[in-house]
Amino acid sequence: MNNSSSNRILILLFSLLLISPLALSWKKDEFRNCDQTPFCKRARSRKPGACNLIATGVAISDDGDLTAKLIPRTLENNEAQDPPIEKDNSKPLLLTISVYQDGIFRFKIDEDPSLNPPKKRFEVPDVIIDEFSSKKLYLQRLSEEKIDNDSEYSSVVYLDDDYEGVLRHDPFEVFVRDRVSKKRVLSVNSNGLFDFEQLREKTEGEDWQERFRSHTDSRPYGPQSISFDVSFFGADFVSGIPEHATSLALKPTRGPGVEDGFSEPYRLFNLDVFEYLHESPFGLYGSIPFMISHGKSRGTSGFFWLNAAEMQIDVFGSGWNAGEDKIMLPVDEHRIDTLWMSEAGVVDAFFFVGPGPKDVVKQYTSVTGRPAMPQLFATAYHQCRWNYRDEEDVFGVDSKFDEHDIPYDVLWLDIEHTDGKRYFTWDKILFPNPAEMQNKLAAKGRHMVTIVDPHIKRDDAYHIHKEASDNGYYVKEANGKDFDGWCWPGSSSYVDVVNPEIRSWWADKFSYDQYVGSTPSLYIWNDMNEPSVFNGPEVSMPRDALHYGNVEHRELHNAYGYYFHMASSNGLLKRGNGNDRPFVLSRAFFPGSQRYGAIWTGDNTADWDHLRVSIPMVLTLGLTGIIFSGADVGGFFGNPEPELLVRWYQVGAYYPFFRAHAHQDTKRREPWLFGDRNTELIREAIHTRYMYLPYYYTLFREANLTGTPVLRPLWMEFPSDEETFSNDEAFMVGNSLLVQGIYTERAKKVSVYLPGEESWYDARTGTTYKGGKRYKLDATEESIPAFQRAGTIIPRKDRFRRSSTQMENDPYTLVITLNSSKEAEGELYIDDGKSFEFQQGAYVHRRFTFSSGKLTSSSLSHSAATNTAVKSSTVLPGSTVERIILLGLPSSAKSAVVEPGKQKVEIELGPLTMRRGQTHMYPTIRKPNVRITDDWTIQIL
Ligand code: NBV
Repeated sequence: MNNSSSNRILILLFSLLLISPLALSWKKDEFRNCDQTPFCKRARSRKPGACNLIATGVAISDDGDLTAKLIPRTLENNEAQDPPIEKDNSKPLLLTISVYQDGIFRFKIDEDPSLNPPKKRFEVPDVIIDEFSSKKLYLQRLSEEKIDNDSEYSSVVYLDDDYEGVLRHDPFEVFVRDRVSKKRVLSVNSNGLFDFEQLREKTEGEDWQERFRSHTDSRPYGPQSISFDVSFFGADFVSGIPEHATSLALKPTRGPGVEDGFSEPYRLFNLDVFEYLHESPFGLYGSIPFMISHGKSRGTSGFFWLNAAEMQIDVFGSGWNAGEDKIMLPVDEHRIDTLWMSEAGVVDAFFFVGPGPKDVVKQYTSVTGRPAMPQLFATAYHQCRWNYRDEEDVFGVDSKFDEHDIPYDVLWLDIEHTDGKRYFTWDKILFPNPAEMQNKLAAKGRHMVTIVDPHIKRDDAYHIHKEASDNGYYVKEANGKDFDGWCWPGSSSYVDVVNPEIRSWWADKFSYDQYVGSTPSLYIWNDMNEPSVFNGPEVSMPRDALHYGNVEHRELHNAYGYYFHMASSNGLLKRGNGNDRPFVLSRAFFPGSQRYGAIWTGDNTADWDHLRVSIPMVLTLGLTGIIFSGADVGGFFGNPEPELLVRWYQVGAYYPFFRAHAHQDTKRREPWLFGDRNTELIREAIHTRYMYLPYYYTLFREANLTGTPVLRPLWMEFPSDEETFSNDEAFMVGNSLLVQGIYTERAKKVSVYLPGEESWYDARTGTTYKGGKRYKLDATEESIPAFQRAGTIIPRKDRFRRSSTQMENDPYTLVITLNSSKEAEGELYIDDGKSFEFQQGAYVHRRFTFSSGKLTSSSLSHSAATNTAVKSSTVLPGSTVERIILLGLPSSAKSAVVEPGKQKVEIELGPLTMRRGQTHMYPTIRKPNVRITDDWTIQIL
């Protein structure tokens, strides 16, 4: 049998395995649990107070940092060792504390390089943005103080006017506290669980290898894990640390109140998990070691540990430490304790003091970067399937959208479009004219996306493989040979994108002359970049594989997909000469991924539970910087009943990233395949998204400037309303729209909680509801409940076209919902939707306010010049306002005057949306004849 036919048989076997009914469930045994992961087991078995380190030699360095050495207490005092010093962990560790503007406190702990450790431990580069270092405050002095009746002094540093940082010397503890009340906000090692396994020489007879199933990890550097406890004070719940399919408020994994299935720590280890469960602490495709806590009494705070090795995180239920005698803080203090454990790396950690939810995401994204501003088309609807078979299929689907009057912006091609899973190539029979195909779609303002995965087919006739192997661009096995694993193309190697030179080479592959058949309307999808290796340990790469700089895969596993995403995004940037915003969807992610594109939640299942969990998953991603995300609409595995599919469209239309996708073995499920009524319902859901595109785009810009997510938990807008804390079935789109999903079959009623003191207006009917109450509403087939908050103004575009591109010059509708003081405000951001010229000021940012019966449109741009830049360009030649709908305006109002021009306009009664069958009518100003880019006022008479 020749090589290629044996490959084919193996691929067939793999595929059969993947699709057989037996395989249709999560294979728990393929993955390690904490007990099978020695570093996790060791860390979890430590007792509170086990850490015997103290801080000595505290000083301010020339760099303006606080530095200290951490040494075992017994070394200093020469006492009996209790608990005993672990093997060779007697060498001092170096602690560095730095303070940055805007309430950011950073501490690093590493081995002392002057003591010649066997190897330099890995610190993740390329995540912290350059601008962050310019925010550093240079510490000049430090005060000393006795803490909690200590006999020794501790060191206190300035953080900002409201908070200060404290290094407690003995016992060693680092915390941030309120300057006035002296209450702790965030702390590390308050429970004495800190442990740092220092690198050392192997002793005679010691076996460092670890075995899991048929795999052996050689572990040439031995134990090197780090673990410590972090406490969040005044917290009612903690959230964050994606990616897990679970609730937004994280459930405890230790102590009292641990639910069934939650006794494992939350795992952060990027994995390709087949048929993942909808409710589990198990780690999925991406990892962000950033946790947010929130509580009514203290507000919000955040903790981030920049470390790319496998991490496991326990959330302790309150009372977990009852009966422990060595704890340093009172058991009943209102706080949440957590335990963080990592296999390797260093401590490079950040405290964010908030105090509001938006402050914390701002602080976190000032370290890891603000989310990229997407192109407008990318915020619209995407149609995907594994696979659109050939060009005819593509054209057929494309024209059916037009026939059924359903807009869409992007058609996607999965792995089967390639020549034998060789990325950057086309199957010549199925896709003989790829450029022509893209151009045809582009003529309707539509785009295409093709998949590019990191596994490269080991085939000498494939130019990418040839270049990569000739240049030594692959990740290596521990023995120095190219790593060779199984993936879609059969025997494959993986580009070592950790190396900047290799990333640059990879980026060049996206140029039009190298990616033959690609055109400017083609964008990219990165899958399998955890990386997924079918025959590797836990379906991934061996931990002892080697990357650039002799870094072991274990040290950077969680960042591999991030680097691949970065390289692909940079490729599109290069291709467009730096002036076409890239669009790259990635499955794996890490802190900073928000700078490179969108993320989706991977291979979910077509069932109601997966629809439900998609909301906490997307909300969690948003809280941790990844504001552009969504789940496969319809569910990837399985065939959704039409009702589920419709409900999924209704929820998915609000995901920041809105894409339908399905496994190749599922039945076709394009929107027109389930009868007229269902087509109509899906059309309506997609139309809703297109109608709100101006609002979404404005929110993407807000995220780009501040890190505030597009989709927000209710508590982000109503932080002191406890009723919102455990609500992750409803969500806010920006600050103005509240949406409640329907997650059950044949629902007759739906329960909705509307927070705050102001009222809410049903976004379809205009019916008002008082805030601060829960309602049981009739569940309608047409839509899921959505409400516009009183006091807001939402910009819309109500005319339906084939794609967002074709709506560019369409007029706007402003929907104004007046609050109890008869006031409202809102914003609209516009740019060319495509280039980076907005960074040079080519944008329009308007602010609308309604007060004392007058609507005012003014510029939010920083300088008049910015406005002129856009006005004088051809970007927005004819955009006007075509309708202003005023909900909450007394019916006595009959006319208004527009300035400048003193033009009198009538106030008529009109429908709230363009949907058929609207019976409720509301005060509407039709054709006020004002341009969206101008300053104007409209006074109600
Ligand atoms: O490329 C095929 C699929 C893709 O459709 C899906 O979205 C990815 O998450 N891919 C995974 C590989 C195979 C999954 C069984």
